Amino acid sequence: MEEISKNSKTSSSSSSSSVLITDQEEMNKQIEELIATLPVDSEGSVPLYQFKGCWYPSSAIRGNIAADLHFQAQDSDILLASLPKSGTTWMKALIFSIVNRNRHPPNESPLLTTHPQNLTQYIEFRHYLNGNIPENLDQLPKPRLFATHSHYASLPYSITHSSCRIVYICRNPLDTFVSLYHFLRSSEKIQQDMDATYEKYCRGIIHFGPFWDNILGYWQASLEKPEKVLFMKYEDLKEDIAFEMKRLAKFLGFPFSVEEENEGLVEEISSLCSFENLKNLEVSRTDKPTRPGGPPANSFYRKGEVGDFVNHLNPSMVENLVTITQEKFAGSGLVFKYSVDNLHI
Ligand code: PAP
Repeated sequence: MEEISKNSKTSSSSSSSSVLITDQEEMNKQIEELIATLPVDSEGSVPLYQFKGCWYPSSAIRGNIAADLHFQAQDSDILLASLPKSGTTWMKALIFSIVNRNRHPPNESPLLTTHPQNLTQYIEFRHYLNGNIPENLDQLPKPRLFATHSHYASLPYSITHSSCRIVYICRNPLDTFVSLYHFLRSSEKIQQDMDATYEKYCRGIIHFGPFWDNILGYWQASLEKPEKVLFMKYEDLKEDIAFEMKRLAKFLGFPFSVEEENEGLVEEISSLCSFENLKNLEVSRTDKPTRPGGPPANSFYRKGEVGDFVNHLNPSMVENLVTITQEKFAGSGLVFKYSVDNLHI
């Protein structure tokens, strides 16, 4: 890969296969030049920028562009991708515990004292926050664990073109919306009411939306490259956590041995990462932010249920969103589960 330093010239304003920016000043310049060209939605309390088809909140756009211009994936990396409020915290806990189980058995897990959001950090919100080039990525323990809310089509080139693995966690759009609304209200203190937020969600102009493009990008990639992208559903984890954990561990290259299964390790890890356990840990109960300027630690745990949307959306909101979902996902083969009784729509 070619590296671009301070005085080099490049016409690239987004990632390519052969250009890396390693100078912070040059990075800042490229970011600001690019941002000035992006479509912006300023209707909500937080401006959203559209980059490569994905709507980024202002807190993530610089980080995303910087990663796009700098991040170098390693083949052993694991990337957890998701729409916000799809079960990312849960998956962060599970993946960390599975791949580190020899280093950290469940009863001595760092999860007992560290928030899952701090054990696997977002590329755009953390490692490249505000467009800063991180210095310590090579020192992260292997396999390096990363998370992102970006679309598949807007991932840094080296992620899609290396052998690193991607796990996508998907949740039905109705529960995801309700969870997102509560999260935005509690963490970013948005002024918009549910109707206004719902309307934007349905139009796709919402954090890391449109939701259909976010989900479909990874869904298609998982069909085309099943060895690279594992597509998981929140509702499936709720239904059969042991089965899903074994599928996940195998995909990640850390399958559970017969001995481990017989010793009850799968159950031990699933209990450690359960909603009830994580939510009640001291590290989760605080309203201190998980990162400077970030959301409070306790805002990542609310109800943790399937089908909670019925308590918040009126029937016409439900019908409308289900119709949009059916239209957008028609022919994809992807179905969503909206209740624990397996109602598929
Ligand atoms: P993020 O995108 O900001 O990282 P994310 O973890 O994806 O958030 O979503 C939070 C949702 O997952 C919350 O859903 P709710 O609002 O419907 O309750 C949260 O309660 C739920 N959640 C967090 N941890 C767990 C867990 N261990 N098991 C099940 N659900 C969980």
